[in-house]
Amino acid sequence: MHNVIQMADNTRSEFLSFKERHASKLARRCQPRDADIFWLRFERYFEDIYYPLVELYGTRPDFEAQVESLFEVMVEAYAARPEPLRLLDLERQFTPDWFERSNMVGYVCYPDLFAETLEGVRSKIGYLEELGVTYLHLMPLLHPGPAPNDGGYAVMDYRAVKPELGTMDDLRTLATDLRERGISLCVDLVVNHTAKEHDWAQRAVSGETKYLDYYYTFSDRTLPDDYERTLPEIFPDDAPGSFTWCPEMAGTGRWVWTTFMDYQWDLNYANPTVFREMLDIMFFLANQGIDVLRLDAAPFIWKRLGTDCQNQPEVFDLIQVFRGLMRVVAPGLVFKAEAIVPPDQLQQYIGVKTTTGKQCELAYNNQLMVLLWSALATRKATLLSHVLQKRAPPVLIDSSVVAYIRNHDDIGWAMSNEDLSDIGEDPTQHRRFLNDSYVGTFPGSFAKGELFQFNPVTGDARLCGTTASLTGLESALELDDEGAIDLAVRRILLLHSAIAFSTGIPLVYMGDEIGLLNYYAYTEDFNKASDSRWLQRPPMDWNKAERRHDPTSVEGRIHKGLKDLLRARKSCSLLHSFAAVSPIWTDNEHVWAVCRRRPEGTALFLANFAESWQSADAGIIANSGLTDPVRNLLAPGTHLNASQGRLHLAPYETLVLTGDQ
Ligand code: OTU
Repeated sequence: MHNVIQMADNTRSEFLSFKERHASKLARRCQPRDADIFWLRFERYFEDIYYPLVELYGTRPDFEAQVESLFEVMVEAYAARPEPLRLLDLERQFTPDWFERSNMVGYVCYPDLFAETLEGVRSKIGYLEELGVTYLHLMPLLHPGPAPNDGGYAVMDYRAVKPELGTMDDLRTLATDLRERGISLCVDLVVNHTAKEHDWAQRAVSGETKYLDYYYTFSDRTLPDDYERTLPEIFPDDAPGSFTWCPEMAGTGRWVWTTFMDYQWDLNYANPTVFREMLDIMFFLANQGIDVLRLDAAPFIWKRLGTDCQNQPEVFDLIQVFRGLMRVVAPGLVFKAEAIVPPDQLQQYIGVKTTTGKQCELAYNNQLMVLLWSALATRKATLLSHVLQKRAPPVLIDSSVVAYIRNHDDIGWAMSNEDLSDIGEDPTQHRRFLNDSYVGTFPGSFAKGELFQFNPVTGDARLCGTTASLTGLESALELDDEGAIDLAVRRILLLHSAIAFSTGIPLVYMGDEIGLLNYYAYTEDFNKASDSRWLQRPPMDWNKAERRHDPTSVEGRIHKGLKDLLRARKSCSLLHSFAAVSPIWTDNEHVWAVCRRRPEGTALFLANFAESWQSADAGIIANSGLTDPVRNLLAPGTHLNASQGRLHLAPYETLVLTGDQ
C-alpha cells in the first residue's frame, strides 16, 4: 500500500509490521474490500491509538498480548457490523461534520418517564419530529441493578435493556426507525462504574482474583485514607466519602472505591482487561445502531494519589484510544463527554493542541448553562460576555458542544471566583444570591427551586428545579397572574433561544417544551425521596402536551415559540458549529450579543435579560461585519432598518440578525 496517510517512518514501520502479523486474522472474517477499508482506517488512526496505549499499558510484560486481544475484539465487531450501518459509516466519513450542522436539534428524556417503554418512544417519533428534533438522547436504558440505582446510572448488564423498557431487539428497531426519519440516537454508557450487582462485581465479591482486579479494593483504610485527603465528595449528604466497606468480599471484607453512591463501584482502567471489556461493550452498542455514546462521569476514570482523581492525563489517553478504535470499526458513531468541569479543562475532552480531533466529538457546555441562569437572576449579561471572551476557544475544530438549560442533574454554581472578581462580584455573595433567587427567598424573585447537597458549614449548595419553575411559571400560575405568566414564558423562550443560537448544538430537556413544573411527588417514592434531583424529573404530561396546538394555552405559547426558534436555527447554515464565535460588547449591561462568523456570512445574536424594554447602540451591527439590509431570523418579513440609531428589544426578546447570504 502507498503511504497515503502521512506518518513518521518509524510509526509506519510499526504499523506495517502490525498489519503483516494480523492481516490473515481479518481476512478470515471478512470480504477483501472490507478488509481494505479496515486497514486504510487503521493506518489513518494508528498513531492516535498506538502511542497512548503504550503510555497506558506499555510497561506491562504482557503488553503485546493485550494489544492482540484488543485487535481480536475489533475484528469480531467489524465482522459483525450490520450492512446498513457499514453504509452509514461511509456516509458519515463523507460528511464528518454531520453532528455539527445547524439542523442538529437535540431532545433528552428518560424513556420510561417519556413514554413508558422503548416501543412507546417509537410511537412518539412524530411528536419529536413536530418539534424539529434530529437527535434523541435516551437516558439510562441498559439493565440497571435493583432500585435504588441512581436513575439507571448503575448498570448490571450492559448487553441487555432494562426489562421494563423492552428488549435489545426493541432498541435496534427504535434506532432503525429513528435513523430512517433523520433522527440520530444517543444513549448513556456508564463507563466509570458498574452496579454492585454486575457479574464482575459479584465475582469480585466471591474472591476471584481476576475480577477483584476490575475494581479498586483495599483490605484496610490506609490507602482509602490517603486518597480521601485530596478527594472531593460528590454526594456528601447521600454518599459521604469515596469508599464503601463490603463485608462479604473475598471472605475477609474489603473497602471498594465508590466515587458516587455506595452501590456504584468504580472500574479500574489501569487493568487493560477492563479497557477491553468496555471497548467490546461500545462496539456491541454501536452495532445495535446507536449513533452517540454519552460517556458518563468521564473525568473520574483514572485515579492518582494526591490529586482529586479527575481529569488525569490518562483519562485523555483512554478516550483517545477508545475513539481511534471506534473510527476504525464503526466511524458512524461519535462520543459525547459528560464532564462537568471548568471551561479550560472541558476543552481537553473535545481535543486541544495536539489532541485536536482525537478526543470526544461532543461535550456538554456546563458553563453556558450556569451563566445563563446567573444572567437571568442578575438581569445582566456582563459575566456571560466576559467568560465567553476570556475562556471560550474562538473556533472548535471537528467537535462541538452541547448547549442546554436544564438536565436531570443539579445546577452547581461553577463559574470561577476569578471571573466573578474580574467583573466586580463577590464570589460567595454571588452564589448565595443565586441560590436565594432560585429557591424564591430573595425579594422580588420569581423562581421556585430546592437546594441540593446543602453544606451548613460553608453555606455551599447546588440547585434543583425544572426550567418552568425556575423561570417563574409555577408561582405565576399559582397567583393566576397573567403578566407574570407572560414574563415566565418569555424567560423560557429567551433561554432556549440562547442555546439555539449562541454556540453549539441545542439540547431540549423533556417537558421544557410544554413548561412542566417541579415534580414534588418524588418524595413519595422511598428510593427517590432523599435525592432532590427527582424534582426536575417529572413524568411527561401528555394531557398538557395535547394543549400544545392551542395558541391561548401556556403550553401552546411555549411549544410554538420553541418550534419557531428551532425551525429558524435549522434554516440557517450560519448556525453550523464550525464558526468563529465571539461576544460583542453592547452599551447596555442587560443586552448580550454574540457574533458567529462563517465563510458565507455572519449571524449576530442579541438577548435582553431584563423584564423591561432595552436598547443598544446599533453600531454593533456594523462592528460585527453585517451590512444592510439586515434581517431578523426570528421575525421574518419585518424589515430592520438598524444600521444607525438604537436597536430596541422588548422584555426578554432575542434577535438573530443576518445579512444577505
Ligand atoms: C453523572 O453526573 C450523571 O449525570 C448523574 O446523574 C449520576 O448520578 C452520576 O454521573 C453518577 O453516574 O457528579 O452531580 O464531571 O459531574 O459525572 C452529577 C462529571 C455528577 C460529574 C458527573 C456526575
